[in-house]
Amino acid sequence: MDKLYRIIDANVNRAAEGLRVLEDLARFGLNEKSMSAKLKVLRHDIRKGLMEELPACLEQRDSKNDVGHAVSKELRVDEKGSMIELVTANFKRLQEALRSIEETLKLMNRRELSKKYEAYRFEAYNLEKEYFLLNCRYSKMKKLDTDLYCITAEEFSKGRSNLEVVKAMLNAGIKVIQYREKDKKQLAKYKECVVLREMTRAAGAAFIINDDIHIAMLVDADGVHIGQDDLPIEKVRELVGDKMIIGLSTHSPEQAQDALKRGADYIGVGPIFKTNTKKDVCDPVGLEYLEYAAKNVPIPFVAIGGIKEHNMLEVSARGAKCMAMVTEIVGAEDIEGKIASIRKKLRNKE
Ligand code: TZP
Ligand code: MG
Repeated sequence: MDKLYRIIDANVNRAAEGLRVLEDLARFGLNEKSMSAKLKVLRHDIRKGLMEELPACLEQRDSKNDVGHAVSKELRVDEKGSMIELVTANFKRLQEALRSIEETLKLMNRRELSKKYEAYRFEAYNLEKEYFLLNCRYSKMKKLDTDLYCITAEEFSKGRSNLEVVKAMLNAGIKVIQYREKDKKQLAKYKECVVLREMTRAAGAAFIINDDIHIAMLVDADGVHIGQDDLPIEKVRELVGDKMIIGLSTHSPEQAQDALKRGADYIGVGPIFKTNTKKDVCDPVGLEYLEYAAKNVPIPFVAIGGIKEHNMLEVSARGAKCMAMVTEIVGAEDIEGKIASIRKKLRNKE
């Protein structure tokens, strides 16, 4: 029996410590109030459930002679390279500790209590999934946190290739690139995207592909961008999974609300002004819809359509934090200079 208390003691500590790490990451890393509260409650419950046993547990504690400590000091298997690895490791730690408590309680003939710890273990599985989704959302939001969203359009690029144009955009420090080519053949698009994926990854920029979901999946793009007449967003999500960004073009408050409900990671808001760049484009939605988006859309949105250096301050004044200018940038003689000039004006608001 004494040895069993020692197992319980070690595993209550293990579970609570794992939970504390997760709670801190949720609280300080992700800013997630509700998740950190749930983890905190579980940590308290796990200790509380064994409160009566804790004095006996403490009596049996003998950390100095724990053979496991020496093993742990020598091994390097527990080194973590990323936040997600750290999160996964601590959920595993928690679940394993709960299973160990559960089995030990069975040996102690504490069936009822063992069931309670089994339920905590299942709660831990659910929380792990929830945490994973929050983490995905957080890293997607971080990728979209930028001022200029650049889009390719080779026919307007003054004879330069998409690769040359994107190179200049990345040199200028652009953090989101969308590949948009309506008239090229699949093979040509795929080949370009393979190279652009490498270039964007090396520059630490997000790479989003317009329309071609299968190419986005094949080249491991960060996201896809679809329109109102493309496949339903839920079906696209089924294909691409939770980690991939899905952007959706919207043209009205109703479409924005619909996009929110259906799980878009960001929306395009436009066309703000008249544009000749997009062939099947609707009439300009004007600045009113943009103002609506600024006040009512809690996910990132990108203002687009007819935006130029000369009218962009009007767009930012109406609440757009991020804008896409297609021809204004790809058609500039000096793309890097153009981006620098736009950014300077956006920063100084003049
Ligand atoms: N979607 C709405 S408007 C537009 C797209 C792709 C084209 C915007 O191009 P430009 O040259 O910035 O007007
Ligand atoms: Mg489309």
